[in-house]
Amino acid sequence: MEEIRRAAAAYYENLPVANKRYARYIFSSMDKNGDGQINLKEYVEYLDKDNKTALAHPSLFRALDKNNNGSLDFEEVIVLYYITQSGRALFCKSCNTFLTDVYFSCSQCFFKGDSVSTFDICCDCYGGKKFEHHDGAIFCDNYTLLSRSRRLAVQASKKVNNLRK
Ligand SMILES: [Ca+2]
Ligand SMILES: [Ca+2]
Ligand SMILES: [Zn+2]
Ligand SMILES: [Zn+2]
Repeated sequence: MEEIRRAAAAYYENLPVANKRYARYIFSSMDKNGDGQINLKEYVEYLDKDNKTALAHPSLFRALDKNNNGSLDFEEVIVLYYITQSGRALFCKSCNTFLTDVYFSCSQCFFKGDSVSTFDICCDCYGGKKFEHHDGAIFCDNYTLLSRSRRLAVQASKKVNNLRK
């Protein structure tokens, strides 16, 4: 989670003023009782009405609550904002916890262009073999998949350039 937090802070620093204002606006609309903190009830209510039900999972709330005081301050909510804006809202297909920095993904499902979603699982479920998936699935961690897809993209663009010559 620490890496996502740092990414979120960097992301926020580079946001245009209007988007920063929007992040503040989201925070205050979540904070129903106006005490400057988002408790679990306010959190779930806000995300449920927004139909972002997977995000309303308490495991994400606990992961966001960096100092473990049972509520989220603005800095902690920025991470939620980043997760929703960047599409980084990934949950373990097996136990439904929020996937933090490192997780495993089925490479076949990942590279299949027409597949609806990727099959991602947390380290615990992968290590403990607590998941069901198709036969012969090859799992890679997310960093490995990222560098592989870059390699594929580079190869593809080389091919296109060769055709043009
Ligand atoms: Ca509050
Ligand atoms: Ca907190
Ligand atoms: Zn899991
Ligand atoms: Zn798969």
